[in-house]
Amino acid sequence: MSERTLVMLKPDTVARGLVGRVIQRIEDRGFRIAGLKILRLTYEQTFELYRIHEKKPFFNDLVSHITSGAVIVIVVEGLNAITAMRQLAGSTNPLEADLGSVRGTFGLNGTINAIHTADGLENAKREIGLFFGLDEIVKY
Ligand code: 3AN
Repeated sequence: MSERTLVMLKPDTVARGLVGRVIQRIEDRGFRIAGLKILRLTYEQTFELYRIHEKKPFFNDLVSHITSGAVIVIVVEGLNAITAMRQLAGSTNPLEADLGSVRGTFGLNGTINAIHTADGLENAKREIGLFFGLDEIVKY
């Protein structure tokens, strides 16, 4: 089933000049880019994105990394995009991620791990809505 998901290239990916290489992997996997923006997230936007993790011990480090520089938010579209993008991203901890995954290749640690991808249908819809209006998503 064709799905849309929200992918974010984290500040480490932008700062290290890896944007093109990570997007290449997304396109190589057969997905289309239906929306794309470069943004500097505020604390409030970051909190909204990650609000389910508010009580977690890593929350402060997470917010501080995500607000440290520019990010790229992307609406990724294609067959089983939500599950397939999770697989392409790899495990949260790059040491546990498959070597062929984005995090296994580019991740530095559990916080500085290159990419975010929505973890299910509801969150994909919610997260796309945080960054994109309906008129900002291309229909193929
Ligand atoms: P994922 O992005 O792999 O779905 P989540 O949703 O559990 O991971 O966590 C959201 C983000 O919080 C992760 N991308 C990562 O940056 C950070 N995070 C999660 N677990 C840890 C951890 N144990 N240590 C440090 N940061 C973490």
